[in-house]
Amino acid sequence: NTISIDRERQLDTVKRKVQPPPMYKVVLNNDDYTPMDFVIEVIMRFFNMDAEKANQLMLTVHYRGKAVCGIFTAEVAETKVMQVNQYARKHQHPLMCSMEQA
Ligand code: TYC
Repeated sequence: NTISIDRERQLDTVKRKVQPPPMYKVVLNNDDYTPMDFVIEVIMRFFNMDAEKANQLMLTVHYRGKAVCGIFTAEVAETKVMQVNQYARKHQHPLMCSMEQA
């Protein structure tokens, strides 16, 4: 309600600033076995990229070892990592997704 929102605003004013939440990079790691087409599909499915962006990112991982797929709050980053790793395991690929503080 309005009173509790006003109270929150008073507390924020006393603290002088509202801290932004910590952000996390969600990273895809290269491996020797996961098919390129599967990685592209994963990037499109979980990071909402079109085929061209997904292909570029997959190649960056392939040639450089890893790449950042996106930067998210902790809860969103954890969910992405879990969803990608579960999906890869379900399809019996060793693809690894992980997170790092941004
Ligand atoms: N290196 C894999 C291959 O040659 C392709 C690959 C790309 C695997 C990106 C994982 O995150 C990855 N089939």
